Formats: sequence, structure tokens, C-alpha cells
Amino acid sequence: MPQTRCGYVALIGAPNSGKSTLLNRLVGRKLAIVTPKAQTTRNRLLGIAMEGPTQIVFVDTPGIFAPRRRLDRAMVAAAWSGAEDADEALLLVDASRGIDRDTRRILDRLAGRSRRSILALNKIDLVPRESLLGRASDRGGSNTRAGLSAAA
Ligand SMILES: Nc1nc2c(ncn2[C@@H]2O[C@H](COP(=O)(O)OP(=O)(O)OP(=O)(O)O)[C@@H](O)[C@H]2O)c(=O)[nH]1
Ligand SMILES: [Mg+2]
Repeated sequence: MPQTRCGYVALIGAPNSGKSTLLNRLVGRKLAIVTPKAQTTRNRLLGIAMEGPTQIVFVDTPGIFAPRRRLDRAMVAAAWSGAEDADEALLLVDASRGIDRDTRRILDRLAGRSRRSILALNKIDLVPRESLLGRASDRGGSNTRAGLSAAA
């Protein structure tokens, strides 16, 4: 029997960065609700992608922003606990917005962790290719690797 492998990858990021769209794309099904409205996802949701003997459990999470109301705090806490529980955290950034205030705060908190994270510039179809490298390198913390994606 081939050796099987399984791991958890949390998709985190500012509201509307395209986390649910990417989850649906990675899993190949419309599991998560996608809307143009920020703060659509309110809870963690799991989707499993299988490739040969490898299983990756993707965890869609609510957008992370500075919470003011109690419900907001619960959503943001659910997102962070999704990231803490996962083997890898994939931070999605809307390339057309770049590193905005919400994403900067997320990067700051990730920089305080001992584990590395992956930064994915999403919605790369919305910006000129030449500007992408600059946007990816503006990431502050040294424990975040960068990549590119267009999920939609
Ligand atoms: N152009 C473009 N639009 C995208 C891409 N990915 C997602 N979108 C759009 O961005 C909007 C938000 O997508 P969602 O997947 O709901 O974003 P989210 O990060 O899950 O949002 P919250 O759950 O509210 O935090 C939707 O209108 C998507 O169609 C992409 O790669 N390119
Ligand atoms: Mg969502």
C-alpha cells in the first residue's frame, strides 16, 4: 500500500480576499458561499482535496479585521483558531488592494508565531503582471513565503 499523507491548510485573510472562492476551486465543488460582500463567511468550513495518496483538508475561515461588535470578535476568533489548529496557514491577499490595514495586522500577528506561513496574492487577474512582484515583497514579517493565485 502506498503511504498516505494528510494535512490541514487554513485559508486566512482580510474579508473579501477570495478565501471561499479558492476553497471551492481547490476542492472542485461549490462548498462555500461566495459573494461580493465582505464578511460572508461566518464560521470555519472544511473541504478536502485528494491527489493520489495525499489528502489536504482546506479550512475556509471568516475574514480577519479589527472587530468592534461581539459577533465580529467571535468571527475573527474562529478564523484565528482555524489558523492555529492547521499545519499550514495560507494568507490570501487581494492583489488589487495590496497589503491594506487588515492584512498588515494579520502579518504582524503571524510574524509573532514560530511557524512559517504562506502569503498568496489572489485576484491577480485584476492587476498588471509587472506590479505583482512588488506587491508580494511588501510583506514585512520574515516568516512568510509568497505565491500567486487567481481563484475566480
Ligand atoms: N477578479 C477576481 N475576483 C475574485 C477572485 N477570487 C474571488 N473573487 C471575488 O471576490 C469576491 C469575494 O470572494 P469570497 O470568496 O466570497 O471572499 P472571502 O475571502 O471568502 O470573503 P469573506 O468570507 O467575506 O471573508 C467575490 O465577488 C468573488 O467572486 C479572483 O481570483 N479574481
Ligand atoms: Mg468567505
